Amino acid sequence: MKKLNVGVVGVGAIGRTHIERINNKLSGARVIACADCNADFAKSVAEKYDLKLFEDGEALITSSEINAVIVTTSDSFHEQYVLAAVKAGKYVFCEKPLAPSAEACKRIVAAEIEGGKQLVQVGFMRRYDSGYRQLKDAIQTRKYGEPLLLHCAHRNPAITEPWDNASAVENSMVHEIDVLRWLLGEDYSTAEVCYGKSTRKAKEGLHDPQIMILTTKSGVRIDVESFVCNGHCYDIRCEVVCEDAILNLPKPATIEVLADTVRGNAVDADWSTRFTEAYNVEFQEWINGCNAGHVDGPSAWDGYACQVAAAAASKARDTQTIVEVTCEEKPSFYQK
Ligand code: ISE
Repeated sequence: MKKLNVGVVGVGAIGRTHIERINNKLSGARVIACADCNADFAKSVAEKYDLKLFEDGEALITSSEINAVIVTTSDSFHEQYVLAAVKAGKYVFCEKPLAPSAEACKRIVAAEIEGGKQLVQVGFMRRYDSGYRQLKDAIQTRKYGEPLLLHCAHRNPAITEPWDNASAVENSMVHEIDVLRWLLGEDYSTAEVCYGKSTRKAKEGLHDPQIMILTTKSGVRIDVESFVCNGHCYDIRCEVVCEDAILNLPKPATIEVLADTVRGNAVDADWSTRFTEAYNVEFQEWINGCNAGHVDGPSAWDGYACQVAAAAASKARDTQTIVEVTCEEKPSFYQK
């Protein structure tokens, strides 16, 4: 069986989880090397996981020992390493967002088209969650009629990153921006962001919660509650109101606990446990694809389209207006 030799650039947080996932749980690949701008830290990670340490991301990417690259640096470095991998003709998995701006994503799209082969996959893991997959299957059959409205929520317990109004859209709700256009199979036409009353727990620069309203090209209306620091739970909801039925994202199956005079089901503490299985499926499919000579997941084009919508939502929030989402025509290169 083929084994993909993977190098990870950026081992600060989720990068290490991916190393463990690939080397301990999945098959068909092995992470053999890493690089990080924090040299001492990179050394400790390389020692811990028995990896070859490269002095920088570019050296790792161009090494003949590496067949595929995972980019899990901070967002602002994604473009540089993804472009280097595309230039080297290597498969590259980049955590979301592909790049912080639509322009940067566009440069990646252009480089990939110029190289003539699809190499980039963006880490929108919700597409691999079995609940979202069931929803998509149910919608696609049209057994329940056309989808008309979507009511969604994306609630986080705590702030682990420096959150502000922009990151609430571009780093958190970007998951809904991706998964809902995938679920419905169409792009957005407008975006709007409304503020409600803000929690006392919101740090300066963050209005929390906020509601993003998207309209798709066919007229489906979507509302997404984003609550990035509610202080008590991680909760992801997606209710699809169709002509003949209401479809709901299944809640993760967890044990029922009876304690302290309450009967209830355990909930996930954060996204890392809520989507563990989705990450496993995402990486196993990526590995299988790379070994078979293709990537099928969220593409650089999807990464670009999401940042266009995110930028429109951010503008809508700052100007408190409804903003058109104007995405360019999808190149034939990305038509499946
Ligand atoms: C985080 O970066 C993620 O990707 C999570 O899935 C999301 O729920 C969270 O809001 C982000 O901060």
